[in-house]
Amino acid sequence: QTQIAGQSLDISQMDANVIEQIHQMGGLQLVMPQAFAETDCGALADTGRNVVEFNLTGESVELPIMGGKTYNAMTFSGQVPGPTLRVTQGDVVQMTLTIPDDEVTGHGNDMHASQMTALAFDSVNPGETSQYCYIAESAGVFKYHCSGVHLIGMDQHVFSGMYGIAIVDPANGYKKLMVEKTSGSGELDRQFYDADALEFQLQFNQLYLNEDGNYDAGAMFKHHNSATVVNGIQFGYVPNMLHNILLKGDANKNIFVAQPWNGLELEHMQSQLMYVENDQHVRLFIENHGNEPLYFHIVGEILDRVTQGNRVQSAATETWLLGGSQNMIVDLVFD
Ligand SMILES: [Cu+2]
Repeated sequence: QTQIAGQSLDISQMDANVIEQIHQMGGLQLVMPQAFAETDCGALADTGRNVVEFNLTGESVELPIMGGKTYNAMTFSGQVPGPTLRVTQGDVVQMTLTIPDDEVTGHGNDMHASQMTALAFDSVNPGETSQYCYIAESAGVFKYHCSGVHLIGMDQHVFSGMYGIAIVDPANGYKKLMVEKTSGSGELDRQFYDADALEFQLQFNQLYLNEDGNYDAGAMFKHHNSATVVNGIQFGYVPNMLHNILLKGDANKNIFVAQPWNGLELEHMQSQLMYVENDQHVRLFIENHGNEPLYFHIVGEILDRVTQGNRVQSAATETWLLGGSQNMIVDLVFD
């Protein structure tokens, strides 16, 4: 009987020089199982399936952070999260990643919707372009993320901003939402809402930064995050000028010092309010990109339906837990 126990490796206590042994073996290479899906774009285009192009660049940029500082971000197409890909189950995705000449490092792209190892695509050097194709076989929400340079530095690239999602809509569409209501007579009323819904996406992650705004791997391994970000934004729920105009009629009312981007000119870096109506079907696409658990709860509400992989996981739950690289679709009606 085997039990797995936590261990730490103290190299100073070892009688063998591990690094020297690795050196004498000619180095180590990370071995990953290979996948056997068709990835040839020509062959997949010939299947008659709908082909959706997904063009990305890999770019390092400086982004603002709390306290009026900036951090060194890595991005897909200059934004965090990267662009959202939306396709229908069965479509062929034609993903092209271009790394500009002046980019400081290569980048990869591991799309979980492809069901293929990141090594099938591997990484792209500055000044180069690479492409691969796959069939989006399963419906649901799927993370994509930079896979570093031949998988090296993957943690740095992802935690620095290189992540996004693919939403694969079910081939037969979404199902209408059923919400049970008590009637007072002891009978339950079933209310049905059309499958069409007002949709939002929420992508969660952590930042692990040192004082200079660079990624800190030591802090990541210790889970000492410097910030939690939702759709790339810290404290997005703290009012900014745009929120104040909409809610208070005055841009300068209700300003919190914690909000680093109050100004209207920074609208593209600010959070936006999510306006929904009572008795309206709302659909949230949610992905946890980070290495902390996400306990998703809406204050004063119940999640009417939680779906993963086009299968209903729960109805009328207060909170749903997402581990790292896990997703869900929440359908709910605010009432
Ligand atoms: Cu990268």
